Amino acid sequence: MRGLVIKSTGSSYIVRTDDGSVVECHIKGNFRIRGIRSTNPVAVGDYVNVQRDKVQCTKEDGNSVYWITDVEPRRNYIIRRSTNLSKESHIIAANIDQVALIVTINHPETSTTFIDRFLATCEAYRVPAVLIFNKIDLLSWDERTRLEELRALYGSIGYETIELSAISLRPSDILPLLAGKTTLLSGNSGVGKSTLLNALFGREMTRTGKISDAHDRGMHTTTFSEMYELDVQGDKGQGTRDKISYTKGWLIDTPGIKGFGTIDFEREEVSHYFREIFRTSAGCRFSNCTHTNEPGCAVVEAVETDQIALSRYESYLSILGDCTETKYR
Ligand SMILES: Nc1nc2c(ncn2[C@@H]2O[C@H](COP(=O)(O)OP(=O)(O)OP(=O)(O)O)[C@@H](O)[C@H]2O)c(=O)[nH]1
Ligand SMILES: [Mg+2]
Ligand SMILES: [Zn+2]
Repeated sequence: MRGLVIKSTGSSYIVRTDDGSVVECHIKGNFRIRGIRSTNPVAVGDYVNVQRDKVQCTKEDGNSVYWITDVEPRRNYIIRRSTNLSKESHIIAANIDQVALIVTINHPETSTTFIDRFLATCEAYRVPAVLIFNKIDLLSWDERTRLEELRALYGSIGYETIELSAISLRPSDILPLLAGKTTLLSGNSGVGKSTLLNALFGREMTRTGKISDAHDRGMHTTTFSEMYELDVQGDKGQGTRDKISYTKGWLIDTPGIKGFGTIDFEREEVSHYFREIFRTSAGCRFSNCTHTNEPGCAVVEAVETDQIALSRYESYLSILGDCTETKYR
């Protein structure tokens, strides 16, 4: 029987089968997928084949025992290393149409390194990414300026950005973005992924947590990835102009992540995942320029003349550093 993995708990998977039932499934210890080494061979968003155990038909709770026997080839996936130098990799989700990276200027502060590493991975795995700046209700004057700078920066590179406040969300601000798509919500802990999800559904689908007073960080409230089917009746908050309509799609809420270790990048290809660096590199003297200390490097020149943001260049160098560490150690 075919089904869609809608939740992974580490030890088991919740699968919605094509006939509409929802079953808990396990995988056998020796289950592997060719070509990908990851801590989780099956991820949320995967289409799988499940089989009921013929011998051990029912568990103590009366439910059947199901095994995942096969995973269908993935259209795409997003993968990260748990820490920058760790060898373990983790597939965050599979078969997605876009990533909405939720970022906050403050409470907690999302670093540009984190944003850029995430975006580079999206480029490498060819998944469109949108930046959602959340918690705009909390911004001081200076922070508002920072928000505008960052939106201008990422907008100029070619990324769509939106700003909102999940605690007073107008669904119309974001529903057009989500319609008909499977969207992965990701970002640091505490940026408001689950709050946004709940606001969109108009009820508490999943738990949210406080920001710690001591560290101004999230407390890792969401512990497992889960996929939710969106079926929202159109926006009524905008006066009478708006017609009632339905927005369908899927949203994947994920546990907040700290660092974002990129994976499997060759040194030469890192610049391909920074759109503006890649565009500019056409002007470098050497075709295999790494944009570090080669003469005639158009990228370094663009950084010096503020055509390329220093923060982006530093993120580029940090990923290049990872490649060196893992490949040439
Ligand atoms: N002021 C304000 N608070 C917000 C907003 N969005 C979320 N929060 C608060 O931020 C805290 C963390 O929100 P969560 O939705 O749990 O964050 P998360 O990204 O799901 O965090 P993890 O599950 O730990 O990854 C909660 O106290 C929310 O109420 C917002 O737009 N404005
Ligand atoms: Mg959460
Ligand atoms: Zn160069």
